[in-house]
Amino acid sequence: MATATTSFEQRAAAATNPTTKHLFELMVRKQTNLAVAADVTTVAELLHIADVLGPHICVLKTHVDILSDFTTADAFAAKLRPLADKHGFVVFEDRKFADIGNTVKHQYRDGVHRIVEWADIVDAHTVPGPGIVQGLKEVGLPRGRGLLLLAEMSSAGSLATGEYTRASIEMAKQHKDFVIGFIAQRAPIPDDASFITMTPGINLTVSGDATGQQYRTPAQAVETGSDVLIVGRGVYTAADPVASAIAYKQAGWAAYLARVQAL
Ligand code: 5BU
Repeated sequence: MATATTSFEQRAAAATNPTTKHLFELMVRKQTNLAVAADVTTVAELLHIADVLGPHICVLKTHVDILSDFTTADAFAAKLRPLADKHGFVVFEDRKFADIGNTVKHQYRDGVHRIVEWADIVDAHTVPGPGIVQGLKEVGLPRGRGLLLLAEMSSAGSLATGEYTRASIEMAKQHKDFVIGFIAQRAPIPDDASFITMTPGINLTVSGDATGQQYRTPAQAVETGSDVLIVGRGVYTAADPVASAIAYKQAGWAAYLARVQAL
């Protein structure tokens, strides 16, 4: 099954990881491939975004370590998980783990954030080698969680290219039970539709920011094999975030339909 030619319905039916299956199913039901990056710094703002944009998104992407008033994982989960259930989205903590397996196990399970308790999906750099996947898998697989590997980044001058990207792909193939896909600018394994490609660096109106971010449009990203489009400031700093989320959702879904139907 190729990513470009296979519908999300077909990919849901074929999925073996429960998070992958759940995600593809809700994308089809809600007709959205939009992930919102809720890069706000208070829990109240994050929960507000989750509630008002929830109907339009398939993924809520968090950076829990920028929340100034985070108290406990239990309190956070008790507020966030009901919103994920009510609206039907998965929670992706963009933690970008990057250490040896033993350390990332603790960073995923312990500490103040106890990420595995409330995040369906996390991501990891591949720079430490496969031990990082092994460590995260010990914690996340028994809970039915999923991991994305960073095959590419959206920022200018990123070192995740060429051989690094190829090695990241091999690492994913070795752990298909837990690695559900990639953060990348294009589908890293275009002939394997079981992997999800999520793409940050998406904006309809601007081409970059002052610190190296580079943007493409939803259509450009979907054409190169992206499944889930991650939009931050394009939505949450808009004058009307709901209207903006709807615009990104519609642009992304139209591009997806064009991709599937064109082939
Ligand atoms: P923006 O406001 O749409 O630029 O936010 C993009 C989000 O995606 C932000 O949370 C980043 O941390 C995240 N991101 C990214 O921009 N580029 C990458 O390569 C990766 C994550 Br990986």
